[in-house]
Amino acid sequence: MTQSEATRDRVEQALRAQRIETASWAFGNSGTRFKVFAQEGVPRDPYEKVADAAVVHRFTGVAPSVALHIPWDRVDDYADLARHAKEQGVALGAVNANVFQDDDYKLGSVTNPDPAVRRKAVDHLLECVDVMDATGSRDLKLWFSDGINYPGQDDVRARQDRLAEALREAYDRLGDGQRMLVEYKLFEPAFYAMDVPDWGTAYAHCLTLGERAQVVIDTGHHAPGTNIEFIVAVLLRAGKLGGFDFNSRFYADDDLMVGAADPFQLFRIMHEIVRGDALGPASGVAFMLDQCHNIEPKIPAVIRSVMNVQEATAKALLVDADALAAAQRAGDVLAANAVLMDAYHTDVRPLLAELRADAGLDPDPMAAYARSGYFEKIRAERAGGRQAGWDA
Ligand code: LRH
Ligand code: MN
Repeated sequence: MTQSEATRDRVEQALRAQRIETASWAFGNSGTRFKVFAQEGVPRDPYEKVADAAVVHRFTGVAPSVALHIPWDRVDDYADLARHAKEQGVALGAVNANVFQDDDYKLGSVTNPDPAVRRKAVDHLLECVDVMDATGSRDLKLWFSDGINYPGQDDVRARQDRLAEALREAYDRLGDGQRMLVEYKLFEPAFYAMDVPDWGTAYAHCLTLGERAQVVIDTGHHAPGTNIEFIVAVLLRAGKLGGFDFNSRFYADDDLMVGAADPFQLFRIMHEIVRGDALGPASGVAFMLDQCHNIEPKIPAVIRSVMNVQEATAKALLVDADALAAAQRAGDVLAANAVLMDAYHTDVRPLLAELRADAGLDPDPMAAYARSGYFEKIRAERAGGRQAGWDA
Protein backbone atom coordinates (compact mmCIF):
# COMPACT_ATOMS: atom_id res chain seq x y z
CA MET A 1 0.00 0.00 0.00
CA THR A 2 1.46 3.37 -1.00
CA GLN A 3 1.71 6.30 1.43
CA SER A 4 -1.25 8.03 -0.20
CA GLU A 5 -3.35 4.84 -0.14
CA ALA A 6 -2.53 4.49 3.58
CA THR A 7 -3.53 8.10 4.16
CA ARG A 8 -6.77 7.64 2.26
CA ASP A 9 -7.52 4.52 4.27
CA ARG A 10 -6.85 6.26 7.57
CA VAL A 11 -8.96 9.27 6.57
CA GLU A 12 -11.87 7.16 5.34
CA GLN A 13 -11.90 4.98 8.45
CA ALA A 14 -11.93 8.05 10.72
CA LEU A 15 -14.74 9.67 8.73
CA ARG A 16 -16.84 6.50 8.78
CA ALA A 17 -16.43 6.37 12.59
CA GLN A 18 -17.40 10.03 13.08
CA ARG A 19 -20.42 10.65 15.35
CA ILE A 20 -22.24 13.97 15.56
CA GLU A 21 -25.11 14.46 18.02
CA THR A 22 -28.00 16.65 16.92
CA ALA A 23 -30.11 18.83 19.24
CA SER A 24 -33.84 18.21 19.72
CA TRP A 25 -34.48 21.94 20.14
CA ALA A 26 -33.01 22.74 16.74
CA PHE A 27 -36.10 21.16 15.14
CA GLY A 28 -38.49 23.37 17.12
CA ASN A 29 -39.31 27.03 16.59
CA SER A 30 -36.65 29.48 17.74
CA GLY A 31 -35.79 33.11 17.31
CA THR A 32 -34.56 36.17 19.09
CA ARG A 33 -36.15 38.55 21.58
CA PHE A 34 -37.59 40.36 18.60
CA LYS A 35 -39.45 37.45 17.06
CA VAL A 36 -39.78 33.67 17.06
CA PHE A 37 -40.88 32.70 13.54
CA ALA A 38 -43.13 29.65 13.24
CA GLN A 39 -42.45 27.26 10.38
CA GLU A 40 -44.67 24.64 8.72
CA GLY A 41 -44.06 21.04 9.69
CA VAL A 42 -42.35 21.85 12.99
CA PRO A 43 -42.59 19.03 15.58
CA ARG A 44 -45.23 19.29 18.29
CA ASP A 45 -43.63 16.87 20.77
CA PRO A 46 -40.33 15.06 21.56
CA TYR A 47 -41.43 12.03 19.52
CA GLU A 48 -41.67 14.16 16.38
CA LYS A 49 -38.36 15.90 17.20
CA VAL A 50 -36.68 12.50 17.49
CA ALA A 51 -38.23 11.45 14.17
CA ASP A 52 -36.69 14.51 12.50
CA ALA A 53 -33.31 13.78 14.08
CA ALA A 54 -33.56 10.25 12.69
CA VAL A 55 -34.07 11.69 9.20
CA VAL A 56 -30.81 13.61 9.54
CA HIS A 57 -29.06 10.36 10.43
CA ARG A 58 -30.79 8.52 7.59
CA PHE A 59 -29.33 10.92 5.02
CA THR A 60 -25.90 11.59 6.60
CA GLY A 61 -25.12 8.29 8.34
CA VAL A 62 -23.11 10.00 11.08
CA ALA A 63 -25.74 11.52 13.40
CA PRO A 64 -26.97 8.49 15.41
CA SER A 65 -28.01 10.35 18.56
CA VAL A 66 -30.07 13.38 19.58
CA ALA A 67 -29.63 15.47 22.73
CA LEU A 68 -32.63 16.26 24.93
CA HIS A 69 -33.50 19.38 26.87
CA ILE A 70 -35.62 19.15 30.01
CA PRO A 71 -38.40 20.29 30.34
CA TRP A 72 -38.69 21.08 26.61
CA ASP A 73 -38.54 17.29 25.99
CA ARG A 74 -40.45 16.18 29.10
CA VAL A 75 -42.57 13.06 28.46
CA ASP A 76 -44.51 10.69 30.71
CA ASP A 77 -42.37 7.69 29.78
CA TYR A 78 -38.72 8.35 28.88
CA ALA A 79 -38.05 4.65 28.35
CA ASP A 80 -40.81 4.68 25.74
CA LEU A 81 -39.21 7.71 24.08
CA ALA A 82 -35.92 5.79 24.02
CA ARG A 83 -37.75 2.83 22.42
CA HIS A 84 -39.26 5.16 19.83
CA ALA A 85 -35.81 6.59 19.09
CA LYS A 86 -34.38 3.11 18.64
CA GLU A 87 -37.19 2.19 16.24
CA GLN A 88 -36.33 5.32 14.27
CA GLY A 89 -32.65 4.34 14.17
CA VAL A 90 -31.18 6.80 16.68
CA ALA A 91 -30.35 6.95 20.40
CA LEU A 92 -31.11 9.58 23.01
CA GLY A 93 -27.97 11.50 23.87
CA ALA A 94 -26.96 14.17 26.36
CA VAL A 95 -29.59 15.39 28.79
CA ASN A 96 -29.55 19.18 29.11
CA ALA A 97 -30.85 20.68 32.33
CA ASN A 98 -32.79 23.93 32.18
CA VAL A 99 -32.61 26.23 35.17
CA PHE A 100 -32.89 29.41 33.09
CA GLN A 101 -36.62 29.83 32.36
CA ASP A 102 -38.29 30.08 35.75
CA ASP A 103 -39.20 33.36 37.49
CA ASP A 104 -37.58 32.01 40.65
CA TYR A 105 -34.22 32.05 38.85
CA LYS A 106 -34.14 35.83 38.22
CA LEU A 107 -31.23 36.26 40.64
CA GLY A 108 -29.76 32.87 39.84
CA SER A 109 -30.56 29.20 40.05
CA VAL A 110 -27.89 27.14 41.87
CA THR A 111 -26.12 30.40 42.84
CA ASN A 112 -29.25 32.22 44.04
CA PRO A 113 -28.90 33.97 47.44
CA ASP A 114 -32.09 32.17 48.53
CA PRO A 115 -31.38 28.57 49.67
CA ALA A 116 -34.92 27.49 48.77
CA VAL A 117 -34.38 28.54 45.17
CA ARG A 118 -31.03 26.73 45.13
CA ARG A 119 -32.74 23.61 46.45
CA LYS A 120 -35.31 23.81 43.63
CA ALA A 121 -32.56 24.16 41.03
CA VAL A 122 -30.50 21.27 42.37
CA ASP A 123 -33.62 19.09 42.46
CA HIS A 124 -34.01 19.74 38.74
CA LEU A 125 -30.43 18.65 38.10
CA LEU A 126 -31.15 15.45 40.04
CA GLU A 127 -34.37 14.96 38.03
CA CYS A 128 -32.25 15.12 34.86
CA VAL A 129 -30.07 12.27 36.15
CA ASP A 130 -33.28 10.27 36.71
CA VAL A 131 -34.10 10.97 33.05
CA MET A 132 -30.64 9.70 32.05
CA ASP A 133 -31.29 6.50 33.98
CA ALA A 134 -34.46 6.00 31.93
CA THR A 135 -33.04 6.97 28.52
CA GLY A 136 -29.66 5.30 28.96
CA SER A 137 -27.89 8.61 28.34
CA ARG A 138 -24.27 9.04 29.44
CA ASP A 139 -24.02 12.82 29.73
CA LEU A 140 -25.65 15.36 32.04
CA LYS A 141 -25.00 18.69 30.36
CA LEU A 142 -25.11 21.76 32.55
CA TRP A 143 -25.27 25.34 31.33
CA PHE A 144 -26.21 27.98 33.90
CA SER A 145 -27.65 31.35 32.88
CA ASP A 146 -26.61 32.45 36.38
CA GLY A 147 -24.82 35.76 36.73
CA ILE A 148 -25.14 39.38 37.81
CA ASN A 149 -25.78 42.58 35.87
CA TYR A 150 -24.25 45.21 38.11
CA PRO A 151 -21.11 45.35 40.29
CA GLY A 152 -22.12 44.72 43.90
CA GLN A 153 -25.39 43.03 42.95
CA ASP A 154 -24.17 39.88 44.74
CA ASP A 155 -20.94 38.41 46.15
CA VAL A 156 -19.02 36.81 43.29
CA ARG A 157 -17.10 34.47 45.61
CA ALA A 158 -20.16 33.37 47.55
CA ARG A 159 -21.88 32.52 44.27
CA GLN A 160 -18.91 30.29 43.36
CA ASP A 161 -19.30 28.49 46.70
CA ARG A 162 -23.00 27.91 46.01
CA LEU A 163 -22.24 26.69 42.48
CA ALA A 164 -19.59 24.26 43.79
CA GLU A 165 -22.02 22.88 46.38
CA ALA A 166 -24.74 22.28 43.77
CA LEU A 167 -22.34 20.67 41.29
CA ARG A 168 -21.03 18.41 44.03
CA GLU A 169 -24.52 17.15 44.89
CA ALA A 170 -25.35 16.46 41.23
CA TYR A 171 -21.94 14.85 40.64
CA ASP A 172 -22.39 12.49 43.58
CA ARG A 173 -25.76 11.42 42.17
CA LEU A 174 -24.25 10.27 38.85
CA GLY A 175 -24.51 6.54 38.21
CA ASP A 176 -22.01 4.18 36.60
CA GLY A 177 -20.89 5.30 33.18
CA GLN A 178 -22.53 8.72 33.60
CA ARG A 179 -20.67 12.03 33.26
CA MET A 180 -21.24 15.69 33.93
CA LEU A 181 -20.43 18.21 31.21
CA VAL A 182 -20.06 21.82 32.38
CA GLU A 183 -20.64 24.53 29.76
CA TYR A 184 -19.37 28.11 30.07
CA LYS A 185 -20.53 31.34 28.43
CA LEU A 186 -18.97 34.82 28.51
CA PHE A 187 -22.20 36.81 28.71
CA GLU A 188 -26.01 36.75 28.19
CA PRO A 189 -28.36 36.71 29.86
CA ALA A 190 -26.10 38.27 32.51
CA PHE A 191 -24.19 41.29 31.33
CA TYR A 192 -21.66 42.05 34.12
CA ALA A 193 -20.51 38.59 35.30
CA MET A 194 -21.73 35.11 34.38
CA ASP A 195 -20.93 32.58 37.15
CA VAL A 196 -19.32 30.23 34.60
CA PRO A 197 -17.97 32.77 32.05
CA ASP A 198 -14.95 30.97 30.65
CA TRP A 199 -13.14 27.67 30.23
CA GLY A 200 -10.94 28.37 33.24
CA THR A 201 -13.87 28.62 35.64
CA ALA A 202 -15.51 25.48 34.20
CA TYR A 203 -12.15 23.66 34.32
CA ALA A 204 -11.52 24.65 37.96
CA HIS A 205 -14.90 23.32 39.05
CA CYS A 206 -14.44 20.11 37.04
CA LEU A 207 -11.01 19.52 38.57
CA THR A 208 -12.49 19.84 42.06
CA LEU A 209 -15.42 17.54 41.24
CA GLY A 210 -13.52 14.61 39.80
CA GLU A 211 -12.76 12.67 36.64
CA ARG A 212 -16.38 12.38 35.55
CA ALA A 213 -16.73 16.14 35.26
CA GLN A 214 -15.61 17.60 31.95
CA VAL A 215 -15.81 20.91 30.11
CA VAL A 216 -18.05 21.62 27.10
CA ILE A 217 -16.91 24.21 24.57
CA ASP A 218 -19.84 26.00 22.94
CA THR A 219 -18.23 27.69 19.95
CA GLY A 220 -20.54 30.69 20.31
CA HIS A 221 -19.71 31.47 23.92
CA HIS A 222 -16.43 33.39 23.67
CA ALA A 223 -15.32 36.96 23.26
CA PRO A 224 -14.80 37.89 19.59
CA GLY A 225 -11.29 36.89 18.46
CA THR A 226 -10.87 34.16 21.09
CA ASN A 227 -8.55 31.38 19.90
CA ILE A 228 -10.92 28.49 20.59
CA GLU A 229 -8.60 25.81 19.19
CA PHE A 230 -6.04 26.83 21.82
CA ILE A 231 -8.64 26.04 24.50
CA VAL A 232 -9.29 22.72 22.75
CA ALA A 233 -5.59 21.82 22.83
CA VAL A 234 -5.19 22.76 26.50
CA LEU A 235 -8.34 20.94 27.71
CA LEU A 236 -7.52 17.86 25.64
CA ARG A 237 -4.00 17.80 27.08
CA ALA A 238 -5.51 18.01 30.56
CA GLY A 239 -7.99 15.22 29.79
CA LYS A 240 -10.87 17.59 30.56
CA LEU A 241 -12.50 18.14 27.17
CA GLY A 242 -15.94 16.52 27.40
CA GLY A 243 -17.38 17.90 24.19
CA PHE A 244 -18.55 20.63 21.93
CA ASP A 245 -21.73 22.56 21.32
CA PHE A 246 -21.06 23.33 17.69
CA ASN A 247 -22.54 26.38 15.99
CA SER A 248 -21.12 29.53 14.44
CA ARG A 249 -21.47 33.26 14.89
CA PHE A 250 -20.48 36.60 13.38
CA TYR A 251 -21.02 38.61 16.58
CA ALA A 252 -22.38 37.00 19.79
CA ASP A 253 -24.16 33.73 20.60
CA ASP A 254 -25.80 33.72 17.17
CA ASP A 255 -26.27 29.91 17.13
CA LEU A 256 -25.92 29.79 13.35
CA MET A 257 -24.99 26.63 11.42
CA VAL A 258 -21.56 25.37 12.44
CA GLY A 259 -18.93 26.27 9.87
CA ALA A 260 -21.21 28.83 8.20
CA ALA A 261 -19.64 31.97 9.69
CA ASP A 262 -16.05 30.73 10.04
CA PRO A 263 -15.22 27.42 8.31
CA PHE A 264 -11.49 28.05 8.81
CA GLN A 265 -11.97 28.24 12.60
CA LEU A 266 -13.89 24.95 12.53
CA PHE A 267 -11.00 23.40 10.55
CA ARG A 268 -8.45 24.69 13.09
CA ILE A 269 -10.55 23.22 15.92
CA MET A 270 -10.79 19.83 14.18
CA HIS A 271 -7.06 19.97 13.49
CA GLU A 272 -6.40 20.12 17.25
CA ILE A 273 -8.89 17.27 17.73
CA VAL A 274 -7.11 15.09 15.15
CA ARG A 275 -3.69 16.14 16.51
CA GLY A 276 -4.91 15.13 19.98
CA ASP A 277 -6.22 11.80 18.63
CA ALA A 278 -9.66 12.72 20.01
CA LEU A 279 -11.89 12.24 16.96
CA GLY A 280 -13.03 8.68 17.56
CA PRO A 281 -15.93 7.76 19.89
CA ALA A 282 -13.38 6.13 22.24
CA SER A 283 -11.96 9.57 23.05
CA GLY A 284 -15.10 10.41 24.99
CA VAL A 285 -15.35 13.82 23.30
CA ALA A 286 -19.01 14.46 22.44
CA PHE A 287 -19.46 16.33 19.16
CA MET A 288 -22.88 17.96 19.56
CA LEU A 289 -24.73 20.60 17.58
CA ASP A 290 -26.38 23.45 19.50
CA GLN A 291 -28.03 25.67 16.95
CA CYS A 292 -31.23 27.60 16.23
CA HIS A 293 -32.60 27.74 12.72
CA ASN A 294 -34.64 30.89 13.13
CA ILE A 295 -35.39 31.57 9.44
CA GLU A 296 -34.01 28.61 7.45
CA PRO A 297 -35.77 25.22 7.07
CA LYS A 298 -34.65 23.22 10.06
CA ILE A 299 -33.96 19.64 8.92
CA PRO A 300 -31.91 20.69 5.84
CA ALA A 301 -30.03 23.16 8.07
CA VAL A 302 -29.06 20.35 10.45
CA ILE A 303 -28.06 18.11 7.52
CA ARG A 304 -25.90 20.96 6.14
CA SER A 305 -24.36 21.45 9.59
CA VAL A 306 -23.41 17.78 9.88
CA MET A 307 -21.84 17.99 6.41
CA ASN A 308 -19.89 21.12 7.45
CA VAL A 309 -18.39 19.22 10.39
CA GLN A 310 -17.56 16.27 8.11
CA GLU A 311 -15.81 18.59 5.62
CA ALA A 312 -13.77 20.36 8.32
CA THR A 313 -12.85 16.96 9.77
CA ALA A 314 -11.80 15.50 6.41
CA LYS A 315 -9.55 18.53 5.77
CA ALA A 316 -8.02 18.17 9.25
CA LEU A 317 -7.39 14.47 8.64
CA LEU A 318 -5.55 15.36 5.42
CA VAL A 319 -2.97 17.50 7.21
CA ASP A 320 0.41 15.91 6.46
CA ALA A 321 1.45 15.48 10.09
CA ASP A 322 5.00 14.37 9.27
CA ALA A 323 5.66 17.34 6.98
CA LEU A 324 4.12 19.64 9.56
CA ALA A 325 6.26 18.27 12.39
CA ALA A 326 9.39 18.51 10.23
CA ALA A 327 8.71 22.14 9.31
CA GLN A 328 7.91 22.98 12.94
CA ARG A 329 11.10 21.29 14.14
CA ALA A 330 13.06 23.21 11.48
CA GLY A 331 11.43 26.48 12.55
CA ASP A 332 10.22 26.91 8.99
CA VAL A 333 7.23 29.09 9.78
CA LEU A 334 5.95 29.50 6.23
CA ALA A 335 6.35 25.84 5.35
CA ALA A 336 4.53 24.79 8.52
CA ASN A 337 1.67 27.17 7.85
CA ALA A 338 1.56 26.02 4.23
CA VAL A 339 1.08 22.38 5.28
CA LEU A 340 -2.04 23.33 7.17
CA MET A 341 -3.34 25.63 4.44
CA ASP A 342 -2.84 22.94 1.80
CA ALA A 343 -5.13 20.65 3.73
CA TYR A 344 -7.63 23.43 4.34
CA HIS A 345 -7.77 24.33 0.66
CA THR A 346 -8.34 20.69 -0.34
CA ASP A 347 -11.82 20.08 -1.78
CA VAL A 348 -12.95 17.10 0.25
CA ARG A 349 -16.50 17.02 -1.07
CA PRO A 350 -15.80 14.33 -3.72
CA LEU A 351 -14.17 12.12 -1.03
CA LEU A 352 -17.20 12.50 1.27
CA ALA A 353 -19.63 11.90 -1.60
CA GLU A 354 -17.81 8.67 -2.43
CA LEU A 355 -17.81 7.59 1.22
CA ARG A 356 -21.57 8.12 1.38
CA ALA A 357 -22.08 6.12 -1.80
CA ASP A 358 -19.90 3.31 -0.37
CA ALA A 359 -22.12 3.34 2.70
CA GLY A 360 -25.23 3.03 0.52
CA LEU A 361 -26.21 6.65 1.09
CA ASP A 362 -26.97 9.28 -1.52
CA PRO A 363 -23.71 11.20 -2.20
CA ASP A 364 -25.67 14.46 -1.81
CA PRO A 365 -27.75 14.34 1.41
CA MET A 366 -29.30 17.78 0.85
CA ALA A 367 -30.62 16.85 -2.60
CA ALA A 368 -31.72 13.43 -1.35
CA TYR A 369 -33.68 14.97 1.52
CA ALA A 370 -35.32 17.50 -0.83
CA ARG A 371 -36.39 14.64 -3.13
CA SER A 372 -37.58 12.43 -0.22
CA GLY A 373 -40.94 14.16 0.25
CA TYR A 374 -40.40 14.06 4.02
CA PHE A 375 -41.07 17.79 4.39
CA GLU A 376 -44.30 17.57 2.44
CA LYS A 377 -45.30 14.60 4.63
CA ILE A 378 -44.70 16.36 7.97
CA ARG A 379 -46.21 19.62 6.71
CA ALA A 380 -49.44 17.74 6.04
CA GLU A 381 -49.32 15.51 9.14
CA ARG A 382 -48.38 18.23 11.61
CA ALA A 383 -51.02 20.77 10.69
CA GLY A 384 -52.67 21.87 13.92
CA GLY A 385 -51.47 21.23 17.43
CA ARG A 386 -48.96 23.35 19.34
CA GLN A 387 -45.57 23.61 17.70
CA ALA A 388 -42.52 22.94 19.88
CA GLY A 389 -40.24 25.80 20.85
CA TRP A 390 -38.25 27.18 23.77
CA ASP A 391 -41.23 27.10 26.07
CA ALA A 392 -42.11 23.71 27.54
C1 LRH B 1 -26.91 28.47 26.13
C2 LRH B 1 -26.87 27.18 25.35
C3 LRH B 1 -26.92 25.93 26.19
C4 LRH B 1 -28.29 25.36 25.98
C5 LRH B 1 -29.01 26.39 25.25
C6 LRH B 1 -30.04 25.86 24.32
O1 LRH B 1 -26.69 29.57 25.30
O2 LRH B 1 -25.77 27.19 24.51
O3 LRH B 1 -26.08 24.94 25.70
O4 LRH B 1 -28.87 24.85 27.05
O5 LRH B 1 -28.04 27.12 24.56
MN1 MN C 1 -24.65 25.44 24.14
